[in-house]
Amino acid sequence: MGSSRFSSAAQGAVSRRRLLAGGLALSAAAALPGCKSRMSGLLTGADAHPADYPTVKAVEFMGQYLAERTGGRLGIKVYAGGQLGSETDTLEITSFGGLDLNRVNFAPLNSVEPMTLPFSLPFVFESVPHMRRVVDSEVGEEVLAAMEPHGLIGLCIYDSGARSFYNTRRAIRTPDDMAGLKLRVPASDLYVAMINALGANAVPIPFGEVYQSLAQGVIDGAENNWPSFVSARHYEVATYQSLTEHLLTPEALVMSKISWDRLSPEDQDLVREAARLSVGEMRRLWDLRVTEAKATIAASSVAVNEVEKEPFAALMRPVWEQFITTPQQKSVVERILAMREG
Ligand code: GTR
Repeated sequence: MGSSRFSSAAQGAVSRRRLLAGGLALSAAAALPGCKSRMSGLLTGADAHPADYPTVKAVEFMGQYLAERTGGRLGIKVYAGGQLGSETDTLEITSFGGLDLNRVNFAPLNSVEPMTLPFSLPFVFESVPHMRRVVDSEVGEEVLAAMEPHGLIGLCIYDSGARSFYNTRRAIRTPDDMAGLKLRVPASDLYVAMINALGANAVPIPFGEVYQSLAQGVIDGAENNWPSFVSARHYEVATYQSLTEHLLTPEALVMSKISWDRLSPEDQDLVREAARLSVGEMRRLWDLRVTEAKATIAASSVAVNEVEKEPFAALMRPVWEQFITTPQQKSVVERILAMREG
């Protein structure tokens, strides 16, 4: 099951082995032949973020909705804080049916499904409203649907704001300032190519290890949105934040196709409806969180600088060409660009 694009099974933590054995997913025993609509239980989900983060809250909102609509027959339990492993690991586990739901950034999906690459292109989205317009359109639906052959049902797309660079060394104002910096990236070849094209050195590290790597000087910096910069406490160590806003890559909520197939068609509709409704709740919480995070940074010792984006964007052309190769990907990129205002 799952795709050959996934590496061999995630190793390590006992909890992850339990997951691979199907220990946390909606029980197969509940799905007796002919009894699909009576399926009951808690859908399990994983998230790299802490329990109070907007993505976790949005999936819990979805769970409450499911519980209300089914009289408690269905619900969701989110394992937050990355306790079940990196996003790459939990995605693999989800595709095998060891977890029902997984909220991830598009970055770890890049190596799973090439149709996720257009959303991860640097400077492809001009603003948050532009990104929302795109993901709310048929383009969002197409990209979500492309995950199914990999054992993943794309349920909805959440915000992730704009990612900017931060580091322990110096303010970044032009691409020249990036020369030689060791910058952490998520597990995505596109991110590696982006950093290298800017003249820095990309170091792929799971999100949960970034704080320690910064503190120990293993890396000089990283890049992320305002809420993650604050909640992961990276700002305590990396005190130069440069507003490149190079990525507005969104996030995805996916469901294991194995778990999905155990639901009755009515429950599948309900899960889709709950996911759709959770997007509005997520955006509300997200916007509040961005404001809060900016206030935290303003009151901290972080030096924030604005950046002229054009010189950075100009260096991204080869990256676009390297990763956008199929007619389907090109069509998505064209439609994204056509939805710009400017
Ligand atoms: C966050 C995102 C996470 C994860 C993390 C990272 O903004 O919400 O899903 O991708 O960035 O940089 O790994």
